[in-house]
Amino acid sequence: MRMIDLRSDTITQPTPAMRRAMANAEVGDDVFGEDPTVNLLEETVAERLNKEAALFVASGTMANLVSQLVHCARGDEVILGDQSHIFFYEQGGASVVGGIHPRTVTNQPDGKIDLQDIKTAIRTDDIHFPKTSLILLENTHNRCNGCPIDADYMNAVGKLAKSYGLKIHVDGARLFNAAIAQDVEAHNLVKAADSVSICLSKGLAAPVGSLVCGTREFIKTARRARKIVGGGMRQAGVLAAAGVVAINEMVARLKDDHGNAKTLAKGLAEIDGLSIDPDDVKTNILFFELTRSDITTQMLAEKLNSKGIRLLTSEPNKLRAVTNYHITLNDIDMVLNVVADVLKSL
Ligand code: TLP
Repeated sequence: MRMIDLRSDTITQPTPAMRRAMANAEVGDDVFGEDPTVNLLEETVAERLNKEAALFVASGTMANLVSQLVHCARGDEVILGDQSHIFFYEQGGASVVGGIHPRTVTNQPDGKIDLQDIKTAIRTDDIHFPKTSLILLENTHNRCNGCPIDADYMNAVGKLAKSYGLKIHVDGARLFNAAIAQDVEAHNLVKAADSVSICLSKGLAAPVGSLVCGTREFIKTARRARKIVGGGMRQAGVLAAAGVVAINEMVARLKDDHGNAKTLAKGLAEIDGLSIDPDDVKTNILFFELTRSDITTQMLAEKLNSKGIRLLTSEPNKLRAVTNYHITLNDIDMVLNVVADVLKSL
């Protein structure tokens, strides 16, 4: 039975073009800066995001950690959304490794943080307080329905940060989804960012890797931070080769994932026992609620799994579906039929 896997866009397999590029990649020792394919990927992504330089790292988590380690000293405080991936899903790595203190503020349903809330959270110079150094934003915002965040808001936070002498890091694991959803170039969304991370191994379907971008000076220190967390890779060009294909060939097609997610949301909204507002779905991530109290989301997910459909459960009473490169419109039809049948049978 072929599984229709909507658990995440991280489950994607490399494309045939990626596998060919990986097999033929020219490689060298990247810790010596001698891997031509890694260098090409770093230059390509830096240029695409209009930043001076970029660094290839193993994962989105490593990209966010390395960035925080560069921007913050031990005991510094970062302001971040209470629904952010960095706060929720990265094991508090910045605290564990960097002694960095998190100050969470409310994420609005659209993934933004109210500017006034950011302002209020910025510490004054007082011997009792940690020192605020960094604001973290996420675009698209995973836990806020994959919401894309607009350039005006990003620039407004940038202006605020500058006026207080703070830095901004953008967790742009799905920055290209945000750009495609708003029909803008990705670099327009990160003008105000001192650093930005993007992931190759989510919607873009590469097997491994993320990049951190920023000034040449920032990247020089980030390279040291990557080494201390064990992220110095050697002939990493075999991985970077897939990344080059991801950046050059896989961005424009993200609109198909967004269209499929919208179709899925509209269909789910029609099914008894489920609740979702299709207008909330703007990229490839959607959350829908189980409104029946006689069954649990776990029961529904398990039953769907036995019928070949994989979803993730999410608190409270929600399920998450993420469309991706392997999901077709036919799959969406199939999912809608199976979900309706399963809910009738439970
Ligand atoms: N997100 C994964 C899970 O960790 C939840 C997913 O399936 O969505 N930033 C954002 C916004 C992310 O969504 C993720 C991964 C990361 C960072 C971390 O990336 P990796 O998994 O490469 O460390």
